[in-house]
Amino acid sequence: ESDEEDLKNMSNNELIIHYFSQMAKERKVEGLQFKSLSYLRAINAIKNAPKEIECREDALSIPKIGKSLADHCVEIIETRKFGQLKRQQESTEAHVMKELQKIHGVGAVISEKWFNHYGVRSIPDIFEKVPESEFTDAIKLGLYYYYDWNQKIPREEVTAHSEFVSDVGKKIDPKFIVQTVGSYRRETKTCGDVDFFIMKEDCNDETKLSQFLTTLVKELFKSGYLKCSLFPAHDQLLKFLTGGQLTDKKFCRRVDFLAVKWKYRAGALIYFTGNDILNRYMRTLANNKGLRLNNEGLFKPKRRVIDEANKMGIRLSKMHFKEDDWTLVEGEDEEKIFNLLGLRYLEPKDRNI
Ligand code: DCP
Ligand code: MG
Ligand code: MN
Repeated sequence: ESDEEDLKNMSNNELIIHYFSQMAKERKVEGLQFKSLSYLRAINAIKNAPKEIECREDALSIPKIGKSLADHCVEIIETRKFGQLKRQQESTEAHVMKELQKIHGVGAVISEKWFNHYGVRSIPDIFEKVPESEFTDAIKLGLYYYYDWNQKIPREEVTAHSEFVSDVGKKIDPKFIVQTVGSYRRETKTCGDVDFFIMKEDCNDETKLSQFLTTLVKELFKSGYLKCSLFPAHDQLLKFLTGGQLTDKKFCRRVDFLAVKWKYRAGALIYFTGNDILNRYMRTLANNKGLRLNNEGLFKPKRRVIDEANKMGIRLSKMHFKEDDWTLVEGEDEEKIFNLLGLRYLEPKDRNI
């Protein structure tokens, strides 16, 4: 890679070749081999040209350089820059980062590091360029299931998952409710994963909830439905991220479980139904009212938090959330939470904003 100092010292032809070869690489990354080829042909012709390109006519006199490549040559000679390459590089970066982030376990920070630090430009590149120590267990599974987990799940298949999992749950303890939430509850035609919500009437006992989820997960592994674990095991298992596959289906799907206390079911249900944009919006509304909405419910501050926030001169919403500093206002009724935030109740199907 040349730095700016090198670029300054290049002759016109060298600079054009430099930019054109970069452009060819960018195009190839995007799978536009034929476009990359026209740049490579032009580079070859310029290398064989008898003299420096000084103007448009000079460029056009070279074989393989047509009108648009000649325009690029003029731009490069006059400005020492190549705008289209810059735009292309930026869009390639956005494109590659997006592809990398389709791997479960890879977010903005990791994809940025892989792109800039290891020069990753494609999925196969990962295996050549990224040292194995960078792969967490979740990323390894994300790579293994890269194809499966990026397929949209037809709604009917999510229904089949729901029936299968809740049948297993009923055999363990029929008093536990296993409800399918996320995009499925919002009635979308396809889902990215399957989200299960677990609760039991009047049960606020974390140990009981965690025992049920542990047994459920164990049974689902035994039946061959569950394939892996994406979330480190805890003593109190209230959340489990995994992959599940029905025996008559082609793909392993991403499956999430969340077990919640009865008194927090509405807060949790709103959170886990989403969508994420609505969640962010509702949390902002709560903050603006001096309240707090999280995945348990709507809370109001106790006197001493208000005093402390005032003393520290920071907004209430920026205060670290300690449970006994806040009083639960509403956790059991979704409609009440909407209304307390000044919103009319939205049916799940209307929460796709
Ligand atoms: N959620 C959120 N913020 C996140 C992730 C999730 O608020 N960063 C909430 C809102 C989501 C819900 O959890 O609706 C379930 O998360 P999913 O990632 O499973 O998203 P969806 O079920 O909404 O969509 P998809 O069909 O892609 O799974
Ligand atoms: Mg989902
Ligand atoms: Mn999910």
